[in-house]
Amino acid sequence: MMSAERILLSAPGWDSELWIGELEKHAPGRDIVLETDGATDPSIRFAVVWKQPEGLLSSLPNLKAIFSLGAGVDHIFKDTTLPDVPIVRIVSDDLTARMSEYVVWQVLDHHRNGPRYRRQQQNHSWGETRQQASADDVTVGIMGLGELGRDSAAKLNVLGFKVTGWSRRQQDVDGVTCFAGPEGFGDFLASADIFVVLLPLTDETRGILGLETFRRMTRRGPLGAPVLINAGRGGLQVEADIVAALDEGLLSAASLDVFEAEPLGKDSPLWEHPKVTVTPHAAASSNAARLAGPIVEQMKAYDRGEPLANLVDKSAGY
Ligand code: NDP
Ligand code: OXD
Repeated sequence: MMSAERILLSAPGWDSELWIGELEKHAPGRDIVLETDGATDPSIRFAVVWKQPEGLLSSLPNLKAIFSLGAGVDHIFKDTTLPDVPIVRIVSDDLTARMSEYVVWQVLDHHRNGPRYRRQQQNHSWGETRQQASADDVTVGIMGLGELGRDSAAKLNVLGFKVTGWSRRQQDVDGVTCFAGPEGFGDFLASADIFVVLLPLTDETRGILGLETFRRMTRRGPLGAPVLINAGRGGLQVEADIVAALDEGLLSAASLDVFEAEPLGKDSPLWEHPKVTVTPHAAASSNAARLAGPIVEQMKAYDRGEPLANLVDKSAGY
């Protein structure tokens, strides 16, 4: 008899034991199996994945749904053989709060001259910035007004920053001047001093953070040239263009959490660049204790015949 109680976990490089333990807590009686044991198993109906190997999911004959271990799903779409089943992504207050912490941290760091004071400290040099702009002199432009972008916008508003935002479809968000689509992109780029990127990586957004975009950003604000903060995906950015833009003064600084190739190569000029802050794709990590329960709840809802939430729009790619 076929067991109906197996869940595939495929997250190479992650702490599988931790995730298995947390998933098992919420799914008593269901075996959580790794791809090394589970591929082609007809008793697997659900797969929980982060950067799964190519072809793995299409080898499961009874797969009903794929659960991404992240909010982004570009890692799943890399597999060109995906089976035609729903894809569920992470939407979680915990992940959202973590991302907004990162965004507020980086925005405040640039707004309050953090990089400059750290350099001064290294040189034992004392130099107060007397002409500190007020938060309400500064506009933060958020690229991507989704789950993460909207929460960051609300928290930046509370601190007094003006906020603008850009999305694919026109959005209406309290406290945010909203722009949309290619037709709204130029006005959006002219609207802000600090750009926070929370876009998904899709065919439309790949490479959007390049020289052509940076040249269209305004340079009239209190920071001189704009600051770029990218916590979306590395594939959105052209790293050679970021370095060129910083060196030419098109950008004044960059905080990058994501990279074209991860881990960032040891010889990347970004590590040493005086205007770049690097974090290791850590803006909002997926927390097993917080996320395993909601993932399993969705499987149970599916089994009760209820619709899945947080579904990916496959035609849009996010
Ligand atoms: P959502 O799907 O909720 O929001 C995506 C936003 O991007 C939407 O506003 C969408 O527009 C907009 N967008 C998509 N395509 C385009 C386009 N072509 N032009 C303009 N706007 C576009 O995603 P989340 O907010 O949950 O997550 C965003 C991304 O953050 C993830 O895809 C992931 O890559 C990244 N991430 C990074 C983490 C990290 O640790 N660094 C952690 C978690 C997520 P519309 O509103 O019209 O749909
Ligand atoms: C995500 C991520 O997509 O961690 O959630 O990058």
